[in-house]
Amino acid sequence: MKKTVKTAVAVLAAGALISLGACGGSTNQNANRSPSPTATSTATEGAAGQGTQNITVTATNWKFDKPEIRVRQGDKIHLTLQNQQGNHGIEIPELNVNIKGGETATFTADKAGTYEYRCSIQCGPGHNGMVGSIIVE
Ligand SMILES: [Cu+2]
Repeated sequence: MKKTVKTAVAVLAAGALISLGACGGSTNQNANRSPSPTATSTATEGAAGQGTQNITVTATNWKFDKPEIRVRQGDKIHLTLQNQQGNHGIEIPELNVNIKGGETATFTADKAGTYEYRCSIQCGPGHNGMVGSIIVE
């Protein structure tokens, strides 16, 4: 049996070489492809039921206390900004979010990806460093 397989491989290889030598026309590569095991979907667990997440970001001069926020795709997010020090805002243009201190934005994280959020109020020398990301997964 093993011998047969080896021979078959050799023949295939020779065939590949020949067809390469010819004009690289139609090779039958699909024959090689076994059905790939489908990835187990841990990412979609609980995706059926839409959840709600309340997230509060606290801002000081000049940083947000949550540089990275992870949420689940499909969840409804209530994002609140609390200014503990200074006057800051949060904007996420891609998600249509723009809030000031004490305000809450509500949006649905329906698209996976990483969204940058940043301070929307010119608050001083550290303003440009006030960024974070919301990761929808
Ligand atoms: Cu700012």
